[in-house]
Amino acid sequence: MRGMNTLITVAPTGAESAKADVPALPVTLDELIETAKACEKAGAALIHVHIRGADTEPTLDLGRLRDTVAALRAETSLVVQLSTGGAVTDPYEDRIRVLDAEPDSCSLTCGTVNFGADVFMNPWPFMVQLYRLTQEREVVPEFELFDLGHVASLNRLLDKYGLPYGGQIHCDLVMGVPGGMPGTADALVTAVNALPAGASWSATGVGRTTMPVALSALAKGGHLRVGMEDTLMFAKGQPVRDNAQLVERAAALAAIAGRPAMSPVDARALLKTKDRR
Ligand code: KMH
Ligand code: ZN
Repeated sequence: MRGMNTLITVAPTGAESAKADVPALPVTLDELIETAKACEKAGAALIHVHIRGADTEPTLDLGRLRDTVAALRAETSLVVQLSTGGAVTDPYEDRIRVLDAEPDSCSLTCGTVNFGADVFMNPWPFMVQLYRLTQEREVVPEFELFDLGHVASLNRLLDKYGLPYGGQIHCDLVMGVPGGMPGTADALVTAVNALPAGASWSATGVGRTTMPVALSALAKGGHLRVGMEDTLMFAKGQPVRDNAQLVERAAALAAIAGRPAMSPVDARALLKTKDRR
């Protein structure tokens, strides 16, 4: 991947923070679209989407997901990736049904992981069911890897069920989750060295690990994921202003590394997404 421009993914909302605690969190469709436009302008090429209901709580409501995909396609050029992780309380069937909203891409987490005081459940049969459905529906999965064991499970999944739709294996290392791999340069290098041959990958460091992970990812030739799903503090004592602020910083770091932000067109070519626009 060395030499390639940097794919910047923005994860603007997540399922863990409350609007009441974080007023800058985009939770309505209007707020999400405004954020998406600002982030695209700042250098993002892919958006990882969790949505909220009218009560601002996380939801996997299919109608809302469909409306969100349509609005993002109408208002931006971003690659639209829906989360199938949802919230830790979401049932498997709701998480599978996300693909009915026909996104370009979806997340697919490669194993169960302790998630703070909770457990994020991704047992093998669920992974397989979701993976086969991505192949059938021609949706590009992004393999979410919270731990080194998830990398082993990804290799097993590919061995048993073949390549993803389009043929490109794209991964995201989610680092620094309490219960997952630490957000350190050493852990990043170990995980990257265990990835399948030819895989592209981004990395995100949760909370205080944001900067060490971003700098390590660039040094190792990877892509970046940033956003308020993962980080609410821009620096010590300085809350994030908005998602675009995080994307601007990522784009500046990528430029310094000599691999500036990739356009959505280049991201589609890299990930081999199906053109649904
Ligand atoms: N909200 C976490 C439980 C994903 O989007 O696929 C899961 C998560 C991963 O955020
Ligand atoms: Zn997510």
